Amino acid sequence: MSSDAPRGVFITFEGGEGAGKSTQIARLAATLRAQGGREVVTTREPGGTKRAEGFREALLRGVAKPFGPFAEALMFAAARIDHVDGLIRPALARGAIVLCDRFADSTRAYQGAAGGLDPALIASLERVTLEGLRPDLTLILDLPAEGGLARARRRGGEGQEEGPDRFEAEALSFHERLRAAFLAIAEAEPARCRVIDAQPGPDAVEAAIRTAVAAHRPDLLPGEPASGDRDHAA
Ligand code: Z5A
Repeated sequence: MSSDAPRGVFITFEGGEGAGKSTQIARLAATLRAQGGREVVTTREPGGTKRAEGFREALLRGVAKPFGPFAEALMFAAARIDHVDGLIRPALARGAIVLCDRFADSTRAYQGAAGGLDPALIASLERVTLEGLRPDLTLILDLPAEGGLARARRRGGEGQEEGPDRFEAEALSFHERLRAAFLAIAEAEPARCRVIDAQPGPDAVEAAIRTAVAAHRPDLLPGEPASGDRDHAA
């Protein structure tokens, strides 16, 4: 694994189920591509490379669940190592903007705060997995757990015959712990994280995200007003 300092821009999207991450990554990618100049790469976790997508399929089927949150965290970490080495670091070394749907904060929230795994263990795993790589900006899409689950269910109804995946099937209290965990991450790392209110419609959420990106990196969205944040650092 290379430890070269990346030259690109690494932006991660986090939040609970159905928060609108995929929707907003597609919109931000289109906006950034329309600016020209920089390559824009969109990716996701678990997944992003062929081997990591194999892990994704198993993880979302719940293969690791019977072994407990530590084994599950190890599987997410194995997928992440392949993703970081095979896709993220090379893209950043080329100077690309990388937009990633979930990253290490999801392990902190899902396997840590909601799953009960010791945060010190997760921090150690993060250290060896990421070797210093960290997002330049993390957008945390926040909405009440019930609202996000309802959105995920509606999306599922559009052709997901298998029903909820391993995480969607967790109790509401699990999803409420997740929400609190993401907000706590934002509070602990205000320089990296911005909380975006994900309750309004997609256009309003998109506008808040553009403002947050422009505030963080004005060079990426030169036409965008970066003042008067509609979102807020926690
Ligand atoms: N996981 C973990 O446990 N540990 C880890 O380290 C990592 C992940 C990396 C990945 O599943 C699972 O892995 C995840 C955490 C766990 N848990 N689950 N399940 P995934 O990628 O399949 O699921 P997800 O990340 O939660 O994504 P999602 O459910 O697809 O949600 P989303 O991408 O945030 O939302 P969306 O697809 O853009 O929108 C959902 C629906 O809402 C859709 O019909 C949209 O049209 C609609 N939508 C979007 N925005 C809006 C607004 N603003 N208003 C109204 N409706 C909207």
